[in-house]
Amino acid sequence: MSDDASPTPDDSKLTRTKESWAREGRFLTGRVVRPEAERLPPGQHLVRNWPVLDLGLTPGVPTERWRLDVKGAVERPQSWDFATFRAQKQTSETTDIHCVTTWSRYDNRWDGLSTRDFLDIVQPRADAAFVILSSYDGYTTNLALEDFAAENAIIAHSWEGEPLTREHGGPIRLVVPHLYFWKSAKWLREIEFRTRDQPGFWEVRGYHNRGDPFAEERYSD
Ligand SMILES: Nc1nc2c(c(=O)[nH]1)N[C@H]1C(S)=C(S)[C@@H](COP(=O)(O)O)O[C@H]1N2
Ligand SMILES: [Mo]
Repeated sequence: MSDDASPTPDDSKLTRTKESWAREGRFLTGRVVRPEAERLPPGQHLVRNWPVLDLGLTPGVPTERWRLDVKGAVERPQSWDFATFRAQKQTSETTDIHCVTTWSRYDNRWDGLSTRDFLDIVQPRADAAFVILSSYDGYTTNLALEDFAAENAIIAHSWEGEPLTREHGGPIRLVVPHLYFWKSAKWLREIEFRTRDQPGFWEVRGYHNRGDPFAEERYSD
């Protein structure tokens, strides 16, 4: 038997699996496999309805007027109208919502452009490390680039097969399922890539800069 026939440690199934975890950032960000009993983060309770939370302004942005500007530390800045956004590659994701006000809602189906496909288009520069989202109601929120790039994060136009309603952030909102829902900007207007972080609306008002619900990162101290 030749030496080639015996598998080396480097191509064992476990090694390959762990390599794919590293590529996906599993156990760090994005989709994390948890037993059903651990699906609900600490301090959360399940709801079946879908509560509305925002600053009380509910901007009405007709699709004909909607724009998404992408600027900052990217090779290919964009200014998309709605038709251009809708013409991008489509992805479906079914994810859980965890709001810092303690409600969680399971199995929400979103359709839109995955943040990974979006990143392939705009090509962040090597020094880009943060993403700042700005919305039509003046809201802002910040994300580390690797959180924005989570496997199941999506720039969504639909929920459960229907266009997002105005109250839930239509025409377009972000959904970053592995963080508290305040990171998921409704009525998305602009995505800015930055080399330095810039805390957003809630992050400068006592809320945690990252907001991992499983680590109960609710408040900044
Ligand atoms: N533009 C904008 N996005 C926002 C907010 C907001 O006030 N303005 N509120 C955040 C908060 S605190 C939460 S919990 C979720 C609520 O989304 P929902 O109303 O669709 O449940 O939106 C987030 N995104
Ligand atoms: Mo929230």
